[in-house]
Amino acid sequence: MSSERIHSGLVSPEGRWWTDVPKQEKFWITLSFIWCLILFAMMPLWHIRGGQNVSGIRHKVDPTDYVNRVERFIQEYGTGEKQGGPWNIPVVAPPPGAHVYLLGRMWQWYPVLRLKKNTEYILHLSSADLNHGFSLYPLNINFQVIPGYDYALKVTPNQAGDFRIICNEFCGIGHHMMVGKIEVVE
Ligand SMILES: [Cu+2]
Repeated sequence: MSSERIHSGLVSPEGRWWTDVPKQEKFWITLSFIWCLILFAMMPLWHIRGGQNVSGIRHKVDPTDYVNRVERFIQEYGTGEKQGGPWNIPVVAPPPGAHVYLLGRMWQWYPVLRLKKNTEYILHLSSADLNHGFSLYPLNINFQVIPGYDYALKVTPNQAGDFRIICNEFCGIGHHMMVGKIEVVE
């Protein structure tokens, strides 16, 4: 009868896929599973031992409030200097331990920060408009900068010199010009 050939949940279809898993397949499943566990364990390990996957302090913030906070930060600790380039950007030298506010927006990192070596700061990152990517060169430290979220990190610069912040999240026509600066002084 032709009705016997119709597959349903009640009648097992013919074939061999429900037969025992071959040895070879078992071996690869086991190997992949072990590898998954290793990668899973690496996440906390990178956090503890590798200095990566930094845990930050996060809260919601209205983008306008954040922009105002950055302006207040500049008024408080700005050194009045300006850097060249397509925009004039204030330079801010906050005191040790201060809350440092950095804003990402189309298409600049604002302001330029002047920090002291071996001094701890709390660095706040947020965006005024859309997603940007904070990428610190040449160290290659990366964070997502998201409008509406204030992401704060405890940072202690341990090298003096000029560091560039580039945007690694495409944010429009001026994305490639979005270069900021952190100066670390002795
Ligand atoms: Cu950007």
